[in-house]
Amino acid sequence: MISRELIIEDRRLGPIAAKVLAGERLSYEDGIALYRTNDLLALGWLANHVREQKNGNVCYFNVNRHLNPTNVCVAHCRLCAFGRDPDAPGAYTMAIEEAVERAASGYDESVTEFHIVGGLHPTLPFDYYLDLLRALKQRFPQVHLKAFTMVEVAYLAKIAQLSVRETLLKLKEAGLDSHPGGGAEFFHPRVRKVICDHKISGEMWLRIARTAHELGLHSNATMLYGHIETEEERVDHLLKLRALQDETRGLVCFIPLAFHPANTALAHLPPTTGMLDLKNIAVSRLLLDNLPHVKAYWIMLTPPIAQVALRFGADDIDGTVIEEKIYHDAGARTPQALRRSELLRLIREAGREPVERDTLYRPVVRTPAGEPRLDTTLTVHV
Ligand code: V47
Repeated sequence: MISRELIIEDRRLGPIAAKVLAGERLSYEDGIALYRTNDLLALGWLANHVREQKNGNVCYFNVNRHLNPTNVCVAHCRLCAFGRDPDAPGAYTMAIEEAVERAASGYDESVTEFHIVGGLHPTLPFDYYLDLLRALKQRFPQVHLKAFTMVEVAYLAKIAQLSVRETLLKLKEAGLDSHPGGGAEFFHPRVRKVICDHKISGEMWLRIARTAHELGLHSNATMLYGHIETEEERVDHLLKLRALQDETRGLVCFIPLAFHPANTALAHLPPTTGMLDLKNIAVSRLLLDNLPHVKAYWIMLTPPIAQVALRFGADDIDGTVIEEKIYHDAGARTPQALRRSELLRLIREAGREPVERDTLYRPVVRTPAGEPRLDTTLTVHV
């Protein structure tokens, strides 16, 4: 028993709770104990305590649109149901104009962010990606372009025959504003070898993120859990991100991603459970003490679990999304989009105060015509 509100059934959590309440950094061993406990309510209480200290009662969301310019991919990751060979049924690559038209479609509230990721295409030139950014920036100058994972950046550097730094500088010049957190998957080589053996190593992902941060580009980070990984390997992943953040302060948000096995080469694995989903939200909130935000991505958690996650450490529920493909190719049964009003309802019913944000967590208000404006009266939590 630590305080009036916190009831601990698993005695091993006592010393960890004392550290959390004293604001002390948790160790590798603490992380393992947190993953091993079944005392979900004590774990959730502690994560919620940290979440409320960092972000009060606020739950952030944004009005965004996903854009996947191509699903053609040379990587053939076992974890993925999205990538296709160039001549496979369902393979597509958008011409630039088509991508811009797609970006403009499917919503009636102005978006503040395009989330852009795609396959590692065997023949598209580097200029395609630069032209895409330029065309989007020209047509939607006020929309933030959160584009290309560290895996894509490595691949673009290879096809451009440039260093990672030079590649990032060219992308930035063409309109890139920040990076999504994908491609991190699992840093541990044993796991990476099984789920995505042709991707860059975990070390390389971290090195590219470090370079991006040094150039002033913020990024998110993810961990794809719920397949073959051990608790030790999960803690290893989280502590590597914590060490990166100690160095650069360039990570904005962490998103634990639940593995969806359908239609992948790992389809024999069972999907994750609510217990594991909530544990990952809570443990990441507790271990990543230097990251401002933890996101409950409603697309992969489902809206009901995402709502509960707002009491287990998460302070963000992601956005309207509009057109999600990666999880839906892997059998997700959630909708492909939610309206702004539906996000507001989910958040309010969880007892949280919804705050629309831009990609860098600056609060956004809507004019009577629905246009987004930065709200300078609220505190910024980056
Ligand atoms: O990197 C691919 C994952 C990621 C599957 O930064 C799969 O705000 C589960 O990174 N089952 C892309 N996951 C999505 C992503 C993301 C999503 C939302 C917000 C942000 C952000 C980033 O999706 C990939 C990979 O880890 N993924 N296939 C699958 N079968």
